[in-house]
Amino acid sequence: ETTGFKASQQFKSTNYQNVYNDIAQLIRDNEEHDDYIGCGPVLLRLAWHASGQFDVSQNVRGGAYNGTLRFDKELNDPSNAGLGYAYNLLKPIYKKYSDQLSHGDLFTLAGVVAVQEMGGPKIPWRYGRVDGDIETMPENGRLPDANGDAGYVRKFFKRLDFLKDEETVALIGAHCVGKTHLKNSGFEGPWGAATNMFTNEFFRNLLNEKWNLETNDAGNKQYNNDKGYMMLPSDMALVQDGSFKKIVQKFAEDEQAFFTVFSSAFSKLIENGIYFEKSTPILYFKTLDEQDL
Ligand code: DDH
Repeated sequence: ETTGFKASQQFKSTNYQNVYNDIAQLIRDNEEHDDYIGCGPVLLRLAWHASGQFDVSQNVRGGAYNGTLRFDKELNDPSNAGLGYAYNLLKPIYKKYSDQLSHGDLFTLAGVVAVQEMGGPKIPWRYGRVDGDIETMPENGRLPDANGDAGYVRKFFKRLDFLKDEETVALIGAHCVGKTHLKNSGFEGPWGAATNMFTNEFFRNLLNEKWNLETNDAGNKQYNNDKGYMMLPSDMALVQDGSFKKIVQKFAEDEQAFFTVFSSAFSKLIENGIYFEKSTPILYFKTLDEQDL
């Protein structure tokens, strides 16, 4: 595969484990964010939205390569409401490493850090994204609509070059962490109990909770249960489609299977549209705990 943007070797001497550790420390230092959910979930969402505008049919635009989420116009896309907070958190880290780090690498690495520090799988990561100017920013409005049904979700992930339902279901399993906020998205509530631990709870809740379709205070329809958890219509789509549902059942029973598919799919997501030379190392990072930090 030699299409897309060529990864740069410019910052190959950067010690990315040090950058990882600084982001991980940021998560530790901001544990009170969002009523003690912490900032892991919002950093993961930042990495996803920095990558999730990709369109495989226009391989040159919309992935994480150009780091365009740093521009106000992209941060002000209604789909990105709430991510200014996450970008501001990362700014001091960018400053510290600015002559050794691109924004695209920082944003995607922050997602890897968030998943790993919240107890999720190891995610392989490569450097080489290069800041693009404002011309490289995709138009607003390319992120997914939470009111979509199974057909919509499948088609959306096809645009991101995910052709296997298993990858789509695993990626949406990131909704195990964090919550929706009425002021950001017009939806409200967490998907489960362990909002800052990366687990397969999302899939277990989809199958095992009793969900009621209700209209929330913003006038949007969402599924609620009696424990205060919620599901978006696009989440519920994963049990309304036979093929998706089988995969939800597998991931609900086998967390390791979820972790394995999530790791490879997330790694692909953050590398969409980028061409890496064979010599670019694939990096795996240690968590702070693993380093006794
Ligand atoms: Fe998501 N997501 N997401 N999501 N997402 C929201 C929050 C979070 C959709 C809609 C919403 C992924 C896929 C989809 C995370 C990660 C990922 C919110 C609430 C909405 C709405 C935002 C707010 O109010 O603050 C839709 C639609 C889809 C879809 O694909 C159909 C994927 C693939 C990921 C990923 O990381 C791989 C995370 C984490 C959050 C929680 C953020 C927080 O502040 O907490």
